[in-house]
Amino acid sequence: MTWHILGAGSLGTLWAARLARAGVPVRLILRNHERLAAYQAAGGLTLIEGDQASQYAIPAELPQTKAPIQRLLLACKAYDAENAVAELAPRLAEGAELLLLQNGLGSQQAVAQRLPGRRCLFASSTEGAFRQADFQVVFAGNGHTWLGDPENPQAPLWLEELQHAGIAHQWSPDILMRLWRKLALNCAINPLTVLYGCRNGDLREHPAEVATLCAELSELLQRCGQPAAADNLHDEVLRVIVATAANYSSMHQDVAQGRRTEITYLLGYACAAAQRHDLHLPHLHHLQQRLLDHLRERGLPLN
Ligand code: NAD
Ligand code: KPL
Repeated sequence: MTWHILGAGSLGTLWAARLARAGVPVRLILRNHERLAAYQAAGGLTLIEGDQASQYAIPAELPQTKAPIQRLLLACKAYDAENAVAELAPRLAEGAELLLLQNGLGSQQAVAQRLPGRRCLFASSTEGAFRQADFQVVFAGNGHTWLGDPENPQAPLWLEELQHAGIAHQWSPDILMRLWRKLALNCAINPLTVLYGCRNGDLREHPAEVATLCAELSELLQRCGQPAAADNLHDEVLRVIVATAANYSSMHQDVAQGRRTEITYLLGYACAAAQRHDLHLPHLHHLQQRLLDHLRERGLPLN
């Protein structure tokens, strides 16, 4: 079975290269003729691991290609997911499986809703990769990917292919709990690093603010029916701040490089959920306002 991979960015390349080198059939779906021509000129995807760079001449195609898709890895940003899938919907076979790599929450549900009769698996990943140049990606941090299907606890048989490709993963019967937990961690850390213009570790200088946010986020998780995701949240946030002390958070990197953030699917999703539940979380709400002001001042999208 061929893996179609939409998005030849950081994670898409990381997955495509590892699957291809394990002998799994892979095809990339690129945005348009211009991207396809640039890809062909580059001669393939390059994955850089340590001081070793390897190129993989993975075949690529456009979204409008006619051949049906049975298995799709959606490796774009959360804000691009719904449109990307809408374009591919006519090609997605009945019973097709999609693996959604997006961070945060909201985009996965929007995609799944558009695709009755297809199986949407959600993923939460701590792997790290970044683009060094077009079609050249650096594998920056070993991590782990949890996969699950909120509608069906049965793991698919193709997880063996991931094993074979050396993609560290685990089937998670409660993937929503994992995604909520990661969302809460990201909400407690990322916006503050943007507002203070600091590395994760520098948040140790703002202990009261971090603690208050964790208390509100825990309340939100409880109210959203995710008590396990709230378990010792503050302790884990402090642990992550120490473990990643020297790093800039992903949102900090996006803002520093003038890129659109995934705010709608992180803090925006949390604040919208609080509102839906009539939950008054003043610090979280204030954080969202401050972050939106910050983005506005820099001319960055607010969604
Ligand atoms: P990226 O921006 O590097 O790559 C996304 C790619 O998708 C881009 O090349 C873009 O051109 C392409 N794309 C978007 N819409 C498309 C369309 N309609 N057709 C074809 N291509 C399209 O993003 P990324 O860093 O790989 O992140 C993907 C998701 O994974 C995000 O939600 C991110 O938060 C999450 N994530 C990333 C990392 C990481 O280390 N990069 C780690 C964990 C989670
Ligand atoms: O996931 C992260 C990110 O930067 O997006 C961490 C390192 C956990 C900080 O929230």
